Amino acid sequence: MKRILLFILPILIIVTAAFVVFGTLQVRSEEQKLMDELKRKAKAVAEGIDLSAKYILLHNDLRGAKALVEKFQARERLQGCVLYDNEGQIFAITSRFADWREKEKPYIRDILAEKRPRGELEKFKEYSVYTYAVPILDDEDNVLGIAEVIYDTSFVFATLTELWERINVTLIILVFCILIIAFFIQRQIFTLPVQRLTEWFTHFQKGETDELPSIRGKDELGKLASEVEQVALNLRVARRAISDEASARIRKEDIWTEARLRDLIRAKLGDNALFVVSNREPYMHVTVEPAGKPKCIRPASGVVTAINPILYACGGVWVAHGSGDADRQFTNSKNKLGVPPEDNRYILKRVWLDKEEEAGYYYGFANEGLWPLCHITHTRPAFREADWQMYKKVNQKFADSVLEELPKKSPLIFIQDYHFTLLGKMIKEKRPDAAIALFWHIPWPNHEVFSICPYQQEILDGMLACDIIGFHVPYHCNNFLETANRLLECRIDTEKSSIIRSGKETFIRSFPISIDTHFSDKASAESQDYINTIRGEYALNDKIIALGVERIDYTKGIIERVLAIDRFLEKYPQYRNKFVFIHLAAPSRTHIKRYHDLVSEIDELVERINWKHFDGAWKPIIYLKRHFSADEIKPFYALADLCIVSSLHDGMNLVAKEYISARKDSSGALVLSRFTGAARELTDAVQINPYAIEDFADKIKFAIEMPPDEKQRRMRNMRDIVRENNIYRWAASIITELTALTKV
Ligand code: ADQ
Repeated sequence: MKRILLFILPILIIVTAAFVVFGTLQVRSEEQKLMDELKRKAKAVAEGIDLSAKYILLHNDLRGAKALVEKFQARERLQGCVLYDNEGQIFAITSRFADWREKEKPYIRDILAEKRPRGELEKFKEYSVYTYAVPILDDEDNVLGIAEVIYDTSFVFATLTELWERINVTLIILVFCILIIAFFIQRQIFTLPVQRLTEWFTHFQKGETDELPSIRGKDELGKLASEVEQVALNLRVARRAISDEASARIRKEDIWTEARLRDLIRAKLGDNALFVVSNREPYMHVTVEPAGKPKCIRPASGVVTAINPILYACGGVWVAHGSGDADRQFTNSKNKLGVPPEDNRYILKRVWLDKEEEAGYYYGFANEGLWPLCHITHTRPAFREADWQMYKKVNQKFADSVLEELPKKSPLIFIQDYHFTLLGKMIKEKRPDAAIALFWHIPWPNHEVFSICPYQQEILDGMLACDIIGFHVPYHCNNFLETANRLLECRIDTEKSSIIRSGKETFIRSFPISIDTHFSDKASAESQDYINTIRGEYALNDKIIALGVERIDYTKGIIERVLAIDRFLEKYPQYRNKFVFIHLAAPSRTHIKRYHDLVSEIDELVERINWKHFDGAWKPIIYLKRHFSADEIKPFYALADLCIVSSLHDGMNLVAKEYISARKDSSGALVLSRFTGAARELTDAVQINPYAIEDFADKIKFAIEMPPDEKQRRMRNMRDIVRENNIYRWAASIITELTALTKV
């Protein structure tokens, strides 16, 4: 529309200006014509009564005078006639025009003096009149009086107004015609070809190369389209070659690397992109106060830590909630941007949610309902109908956003977590050909626990529309199979570990998630400076340093850990002044009361324990409550003699793996809750029950005092496991299974 306006605005301005000039000239000439005619008429009438007036004035014949002036009573535009004596006093006046007496008439005196007729435009009451006055002279040329005729001129203005109206209506019709013609022309020569070109690009984008409509025309756009077709052809041929090379390389390599995963995806998916959906976005633009400048951060989230390296390596599209307050500034008209911002490797598509949607779907149903339901931490789940309705609405919103992007042939979609239990079904309804995997990053409870959820049927049905559902550990797979068996009408194939419901088979698999093993690559100079500052500030040089890193969440066992540290220092006072626990804690979900209360509870507890053991210079807990970038966290892992992960329940826990990966010299010890998924793999960690505070305190001592050789042995074993079962292997297993099962 803006373009059409730009195109026709100059034309409209010129046409309007021409009409105004032309109209003004025409109106002026018409006015002149009408006034001339009026004047002529007035003069003729005034001169016509000259003789009668002379006779009347000579004989002072009042009756004759009255008869003369009343003759004009019935005439339409002629308002009246007046006879003046030689003093300029009214002698007789048409009765309907009697008010004329009141009017000041300076010109009468002039006519008596000059003895010449005179025409004047005069204002009278609220209208204007034209008067023509002739002096009446006797035979000796003496003035006997004046005869005056008065015409109403309002018809002149009425005629002119009517003329202006006609000109305006003509102008409006003309403008309207110009608009229609311009719109039509611009649609034909611009919009339609561009629309065809856009459609062509959309098909090309989605990989629907076989069905591309031909738009080879002879005009400029046609030439552009044919150039694009050439580029597309080259790209297709190159992709095919890369895909074949990739398959050859995968067969040779051993450890899963970024490059090998890239090869696998190219070999398996060919032209197709991988689509990932999660609630949390991998890059978030937030405003940093007080400067008010936007900054890009990586949120503290295990899902982001795990999935980001995969898309970084292989490209694709990641659809997530745009939750940063400055996010909109950095997206294009299709809500997309290339990420990482400094080195675009894949596309992030942001979905916008309003406050109500976020409150109901994210804070409400997902985090006050499903999260506590799946974690056995004795926090009561809250299921509210309004939250559930919002959860469904937001799942549909994400489904629509994903569907917009999908290529025509066999798209591969990888859904993350408990925020999207219904998404798989919603996508399959429109695209049954899509291969969909859902990965459940948190634990799956036993069927009795799950059966308290009022929406169990819809949730299970939504999930079972997917082709594969992945959990971290076999225990959660078994819980899920048992849940489906007990709560749904379905058939369980234990040999294939699948669930068949209404003819649809869904495979249930365990894929223990991990991290990018390059995680530990050198930290930035800034981070090193930061750690030196911490060292100096807290006099850490001769201290045994323990570390905790997590979002502030009641499932992470933060309270239990602080209590265990307190008990450890009570029980083993030899470690006072020698032991420091650094806690990097990112506030999370603070709009939920349980999380809000937890933050204050931890603040108070840390303060109390620090106060209890404080000796004037040393305090046992350094509590750094904020979000840290991955670069900032790395030097803390390198610094820590032991890392304590005390989750009360955790799907996997990536902090444990990050710590191991960062210990390049195989030093250090990991104290790990046995209620984490990671505890199944990392059997060389010092395992604890975070609820058993006494034992927990002893295990901290045990980890500190473990002989260096033993520490090295355990750490080496764990490093081998993490290196081998890295995030690329995890992604490769899921993609291989998915492509094999669904024959993408
Ligand atoms: P999370 O509950 O988010 O993940 P986790 O696996 O430990 O937990 O991952 C946390 C990530 O956030 C780590 O990469 C860590 O470095 C980062 N992080 C922690 N504290 C931070 C801070 N203060 N500042 C910045 N970053 C911080 C969920 C499940 C887990 C599962 C993962 C992956 O709850 O069980 O392991 O998904 O599947």
